[in-house]
Amino acid sequence: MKLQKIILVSTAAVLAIGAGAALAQFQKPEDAIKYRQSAFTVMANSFGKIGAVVKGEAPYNKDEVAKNAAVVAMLSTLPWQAFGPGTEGGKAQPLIWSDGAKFKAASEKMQLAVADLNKAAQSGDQESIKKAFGIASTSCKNCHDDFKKK
Ligand code: ASC
Repeated sequence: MKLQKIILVSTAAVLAIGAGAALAQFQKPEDAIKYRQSAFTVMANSFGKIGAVVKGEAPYNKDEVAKNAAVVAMLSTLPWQAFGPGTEGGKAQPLIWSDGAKFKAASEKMQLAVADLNKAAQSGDQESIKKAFGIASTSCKNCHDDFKKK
C-alpha cells in the first residue's frame, strides 16, 4: 500500500472504532436517555439538599454539604457521554444535536461551577458555599432554558 492510502485506511479504521465504541456504550437510545436522566436525578437530589441549607431551610452540616457537593461534582461529568448521535428524545431539545458546540460549552460551564461549589464545600466556608451555589444554580437554569423541554 502507498503511504497515503495506509494513512487513509488507518484513519477510517480509527474513526469507525470510535463510532462503534460510542454506540456500544448503550444498547438502545432509551438506555442512553435513562442513563443521563438518572445522573441528572441523583445530581438534582444532592444539589437540592445543598440548596435547602443555603436557603436556611435546613441546618448547615459541613460533612453533609461536602458529601453532597462531591456527589454533584462527580455526577456532573457523567450525562454528556449519553447524548451521542441517535439518542435524541426524553426531555432533550433537538438543539443539543444541531448546536453541539453550544451544548458542550454550557455543560462545561456547569461542570466548572459545581467543581467550584465542591471546593467551597470542602473548605466549609459558608459564604463561599452560598456564592458558588448561586453560580452553579444559574448554570443549571441557563442550560435548561436552551436545551431542556419544559
Ligand atoms: C435544582 C434542580 C435543578 C436546578 C435548577 C437551578 O435543585 O433540580 O434543575 O437546581 O433549578 O436553577
